[in-house]
Amino acid sequence: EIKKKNTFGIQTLTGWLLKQEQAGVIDAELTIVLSSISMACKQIASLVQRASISNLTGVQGAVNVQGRTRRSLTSSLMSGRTGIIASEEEDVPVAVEESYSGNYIVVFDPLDGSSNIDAAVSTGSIFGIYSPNDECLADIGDDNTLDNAGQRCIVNVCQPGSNLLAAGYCMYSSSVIFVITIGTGVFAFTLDPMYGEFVLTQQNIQIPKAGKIYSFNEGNYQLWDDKLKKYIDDLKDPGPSGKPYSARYIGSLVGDFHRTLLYGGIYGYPRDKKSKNGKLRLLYECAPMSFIAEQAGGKGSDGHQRILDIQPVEIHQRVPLYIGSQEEVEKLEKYLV
Ligand code: AHM
Ligand code: MG
Repeated sequence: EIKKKNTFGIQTLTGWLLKQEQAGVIDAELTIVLSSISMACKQIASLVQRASISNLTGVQGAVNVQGRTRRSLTSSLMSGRTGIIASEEEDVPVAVEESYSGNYIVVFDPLDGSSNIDAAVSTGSIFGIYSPNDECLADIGDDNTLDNAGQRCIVNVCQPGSNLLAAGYCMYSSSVIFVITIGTGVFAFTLDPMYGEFVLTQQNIQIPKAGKIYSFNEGNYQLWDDKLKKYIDDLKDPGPSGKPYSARYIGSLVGDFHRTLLYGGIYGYPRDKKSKNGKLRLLYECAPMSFIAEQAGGKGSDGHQRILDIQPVEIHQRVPLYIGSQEEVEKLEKYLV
């Protein structure tokens, strides 16, 4: 009998995507979009890795890494089959030319946490994929505008995160890790630098139900409201066990989220006196991450409601984000009532 599994038990991302397509979980077009994104992430990984060397030779500065990552992701998506691309780096969503256009809407943050780059600390790319929505498409007529390059732009990404078909991120760290969900659990692939392929390293990741790690920028403490201050104060109380929570904060959502996914705990970016809705963007950051968190058995909340239920009213909308282990997010929500 011929064994179906290959000898080394190695599953590449490409192989995994094809398997999902064969099983009917995703269609051929979505397979192409996802594989284009993973290709772009490989390019970004090499840009990020060489950032300070490029700086040295003066050919392109680290400041350019941001622009180049955006171009990598955008051009990969265009040669894939993506109808509309909305990115943290664009003022308005860009409609890909008719001849390239496919059926999907991709939202992405090409290089999140880019302030970490000069110190070679973790960064990441985040993406989410929607189907076009009839109601949103009805807006096209009114909201057609031209961007600086004269491209046709459409303000039509108006769907809540609960409509996401797929979401994921790529973390550029000591390893390059690609995490994805297509609504059937969360899978992680590690870039094998020897073969240049993403290899399946974790299947059906489940975030621990609780975890004693909190990840907030406490420098903003004085700007927070009293309920949140009380929550944070209580986490630091050693209590009968004698062990308070541990603080961990990279300042890179992808890195802080990835640790939370694996070790449990909570990541938060609250609203404060200066930023009414916090800092993070609903479309490119909070919704995709919340979809992944839920697929791993965790939660994503704005402190009062599920992030995935929030109906976006504008492309660059910000919302407070609390995300991670189910019990930790629920505990925080109780303080904010
Ligand atoms: P960016 O999109 O400008 O990179 O900002 C997003 C980043 C997140 O990765 C991170 O969680 C947060 O900003 C950190 O912000 P702060 O420096 O205010 O703590
Ligand atoms: Mg960002």
